[in-house]
Amino acid sequence: MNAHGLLPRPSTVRPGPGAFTLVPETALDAPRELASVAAWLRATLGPPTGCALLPPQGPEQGRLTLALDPDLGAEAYRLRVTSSGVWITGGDAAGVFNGAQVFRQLLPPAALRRAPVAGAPMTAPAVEIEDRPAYGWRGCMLDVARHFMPKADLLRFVDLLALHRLNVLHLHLTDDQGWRLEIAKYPRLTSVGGWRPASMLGSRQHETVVGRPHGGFYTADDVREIVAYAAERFVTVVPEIDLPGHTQAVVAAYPELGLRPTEVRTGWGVSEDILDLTSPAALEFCRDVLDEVMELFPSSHIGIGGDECPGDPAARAVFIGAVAEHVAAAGRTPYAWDEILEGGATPGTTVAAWRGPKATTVAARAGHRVVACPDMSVYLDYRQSESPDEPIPIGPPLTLRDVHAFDPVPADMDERDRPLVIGAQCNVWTEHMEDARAVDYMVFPRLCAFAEVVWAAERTPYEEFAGRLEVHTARLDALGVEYRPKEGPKPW
Ligand code: TNX
Repeated sequence: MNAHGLLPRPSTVRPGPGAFTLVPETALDAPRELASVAAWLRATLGPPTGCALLPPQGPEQGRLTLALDPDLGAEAYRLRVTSSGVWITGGDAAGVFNGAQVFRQLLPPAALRRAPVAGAPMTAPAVEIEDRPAYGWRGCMLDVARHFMPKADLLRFVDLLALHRLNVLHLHLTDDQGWRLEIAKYPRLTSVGGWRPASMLGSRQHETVVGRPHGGFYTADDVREIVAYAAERFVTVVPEIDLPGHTQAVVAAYPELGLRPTEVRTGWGVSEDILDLTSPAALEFCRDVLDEVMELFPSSHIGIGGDECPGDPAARAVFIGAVAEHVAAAGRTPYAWDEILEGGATPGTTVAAWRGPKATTVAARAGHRVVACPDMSVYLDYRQSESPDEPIPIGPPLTLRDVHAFDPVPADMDERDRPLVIGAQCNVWTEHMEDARAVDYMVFPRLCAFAEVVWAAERTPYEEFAGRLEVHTARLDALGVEYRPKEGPKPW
């Protein structure tokens, strides 16, 4: 049995006799503390099923029952479907939400649409599921700097993460090619730094010339909305302001903070036009920006970048150290790429280890908590096969099978360091993804394999996963996700 094509795979799935069918009278019973999960479920399942899922009116009415049982633990849940009802019990509200996501997957794919389609009765097979996540940080980094992702698309992306029981959206908000967050104290960051002209000549990684001017940014209210929307889906938005490298757009807006005047970058690669690492004004700027960022984003972790910074390594270490301390002084946890280790990172900094599994080992050895994201395993900007028909053939191929084979904990890691690996994230750098369609193609279905890796403690053979994915792709179809077909690149 393929566990009903559930993805990621729950810890235990025991089939029972019979099935439960949602009908217009089906009720939804939830205690007060779960009102927001109930509202989400009603709003999500109501339209495609034609069931209002109102609170029960009488004892004999068929119903879904949401409940809490703290003994289950954080994010864990038990889901029981019988012919007489559905019970979703979570260790906490996030656990109930996870169970509700799995219940959605037990229904026919049409249950994931936004309006009813003819035919499909809304029946879920009887089953008893007990489930908990392997890791607490199950993330995806999305680069909205190289190509801006409009708010509506970002909200849809949050829904797709939540469907796969991922719980962190790391937003890479700034880079050489664009600044995407409104900062009240520095309006030119978005009025100037948020836009770039129509030249991509000089592109390092491939020869295509992208001829379109590009730009966009999120206002403070957009961010409040995105953060709240994600929180309702138990997804934490972790912002990243990439410092002190990757700051050419800042210098374009405020030349006095840089080494020389410049423009918003129109090529990819690593820029030499960055903040002046010796300038007190540049450091003051970073502190001011992060103060506004921390006001907008309630996440425990605040991304400060730290990657690929040219110039004097000692000056860089001092600068990023001061930035990390500012974040820590505000009671938050600095979150930085593994280059931060080169100067001896501020204790308490969580490290995003991207330069191979070795970076994960080194970061943990130095006593840091680590989010594993080695490029050769989880960089979803790398092409999906050797085929010349892949949209932009950059990077080495990173197949679905490669992602499925990923283990956040490197094989040679010391037993005592393992608890420092708090999870993993896949990274979606968007130099070559101009819009949500292009992101869909690169992210799916590899994100499904990634979700399996960070959720399921017990790994099953690739073929077993692939069988479930086959069922799952019908759900992606219902949602309108333009994943890469397993047969190969789309016939563009
Ligand atoms: C390296 S990974 C970068 C990004 C690029 C990416 C392309 C990291 C921290 N920095 O600036 O977009 O490679 O794969």
